[in-house]
Amino acid sequence: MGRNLVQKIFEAHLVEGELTPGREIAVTVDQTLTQDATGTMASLQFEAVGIPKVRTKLSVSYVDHNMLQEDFKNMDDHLFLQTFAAKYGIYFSKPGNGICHQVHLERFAVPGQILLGSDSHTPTSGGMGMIAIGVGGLDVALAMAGAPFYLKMPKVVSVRLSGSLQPWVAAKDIILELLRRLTVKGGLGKIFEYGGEGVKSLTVPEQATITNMGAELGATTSLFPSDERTRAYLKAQGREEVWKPLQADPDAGYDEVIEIDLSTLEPMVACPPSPDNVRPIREVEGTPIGQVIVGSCTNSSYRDLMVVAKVLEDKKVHPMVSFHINPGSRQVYETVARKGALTTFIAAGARLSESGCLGCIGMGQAPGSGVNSLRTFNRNWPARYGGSQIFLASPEVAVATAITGAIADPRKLGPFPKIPWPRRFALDDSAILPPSSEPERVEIHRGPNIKPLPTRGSMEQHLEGEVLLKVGDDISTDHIMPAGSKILPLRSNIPAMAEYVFEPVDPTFPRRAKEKGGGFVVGGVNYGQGSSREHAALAPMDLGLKAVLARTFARIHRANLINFGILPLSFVDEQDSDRIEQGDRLAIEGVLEQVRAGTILVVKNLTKGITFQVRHDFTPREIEILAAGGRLNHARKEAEAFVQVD
Ligand code: MIC
Ligand code: SF4
Repeated sequence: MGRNLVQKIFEAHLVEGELTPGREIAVTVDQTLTQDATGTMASLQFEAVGIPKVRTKLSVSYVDHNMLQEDFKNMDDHLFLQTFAAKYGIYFSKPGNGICHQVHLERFAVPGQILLGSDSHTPTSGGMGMIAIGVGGLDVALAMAGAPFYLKMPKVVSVRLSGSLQPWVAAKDIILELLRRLTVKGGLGKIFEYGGEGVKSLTVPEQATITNMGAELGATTSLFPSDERTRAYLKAQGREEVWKPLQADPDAGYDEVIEIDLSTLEPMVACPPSPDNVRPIREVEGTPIGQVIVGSCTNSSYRDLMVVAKVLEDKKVHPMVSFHINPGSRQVYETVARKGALTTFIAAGARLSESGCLGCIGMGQAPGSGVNSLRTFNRNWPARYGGSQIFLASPEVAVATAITGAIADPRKLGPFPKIPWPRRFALDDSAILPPSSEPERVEIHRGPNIKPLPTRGSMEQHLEGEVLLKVGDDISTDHIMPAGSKILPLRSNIPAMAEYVFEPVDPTFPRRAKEKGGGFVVGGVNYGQGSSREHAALAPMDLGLKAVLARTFARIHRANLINFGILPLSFVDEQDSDRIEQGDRLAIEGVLEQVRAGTILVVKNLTKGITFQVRHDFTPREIEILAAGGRLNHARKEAEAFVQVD
């Protein structure tokens, strides 16, 4: 049997293991990316390994998440990242140059390579035939140091696209259709490999919209083949030389197959409170909307903004709508400017921002009380946006809504406009700074907001403490460690951040955790879905969290918990979860012996006088990481193995 694309790329990078779903493999990493919100910690972690230069083919440090210069902290952090990058062989993309995923796709992604990024939407570069995986900052730091990346080989799902999209139906609707079918848990442990005739009707940035939002399925990553369309995009980027054709063998095998006939799709909207609450537009048409935003790494490409501009050419934004446009990158900004789109946006009454994440991570652009907001983003759970009602849709639906003041079907706008595709995008990398040629002379700028890395000792033998919090299903990292303009500036100061752990759920959590000397959290299904932010493990670690008992865990958060020495454990009998109450005292004796002896551990509920069982699925390597008290402690040993003398 032939090989699928995932197998081909993994085989070319395999250093350990075999490509059987569920088995641990290790692969070499060609490229890494970090962004400012996760990058400061990743930098400190890389520094702790103690080598003079990154060992990847390419590492890029982006500033895109927090750009509000409210006080000294923000610029200090950026200068830290800039000087750090210069010193350690990393390219630095300046604030304002764009969202990491958009810029990476434009300037750095290479078909067939492996990219690891400390951001859950790293799979955006899968739109160009890369295996691009979102992980915690520590995993990226170690990859920068030359360590291979370990993962359980996911199942490979073939998504076969046939037909082509109707006018006004967008790439966003393809991924919303998958979310509708599969839910936010549907991609767990899977890679989505797209193929079929329908692929030919999509451009690379449209493919990137789809692979970007595969993160919301919980997938490890998603990717498209690399063909003549990829080559044309790379040519327009002035990078044709990195192109190579890549596709699955005709007789390749897959673990699952999903078919989508593109011609049957219609515009769709993901309604609150979750990206999988997807409805066809006819069911929500007319819902009043007071704010519309076109932006985020999902939908802020040249094509997306030009669709908006073409529609707005002879129209005005509705008087009751605040309509924001956040271009994905400086390149997008400049290219649409050359086509006259900025004049159109201004004349129509749109509000233009610099390129970056902005409202997507709660850095401004918050809707008013009781105001519905429709965005082209990828996430809409209420904890992320202070409880507001957020709807997610394509730029086509967004612009139709912005001029109507209510959710509107773009198909009623008339014939679909012709989008002029540039022969060349605006190519100017002056906001991407190469590493210094004299690294020894670069001094790292360390403002007072950069606090030392929190550390911990090795795993205790006896874990005992209270259930500090019991939560339901689908708790996201935005519930555990929120972002936004109050908290994001503290990303390099863990003790300060820890004061906000679980703030949207129970603001007393940090105080109680400290009073009780740490303890346990009990969760439901898909615990820790969403972002890659390791702060959702690191800050709870700082508060003494010992273990999370849940029904199931999201991939990146599970890895982050292990990386910081917190045990992710699942209930053997799900009903046992119902018998635990917040405040119960739990104990796990001889925890490491139990973990090493098998997959089942016995937990005592000292308050209720009962015992119950939990299960773990740790690999032998993960057990050693947990025993050491986390990946950094473990990496010091590991480092000795992979760090050779330069
Ligand atoms: C997000 O969209 O949630 C973020 C902010 O980009 C995060 C990263 C972070 O929290 O720094 C992500 O998706 O990984
Ligand atoms: Fe930025 Fe939003 Fe994309 Fe996260 S999802 S990288 S916050 S634009």
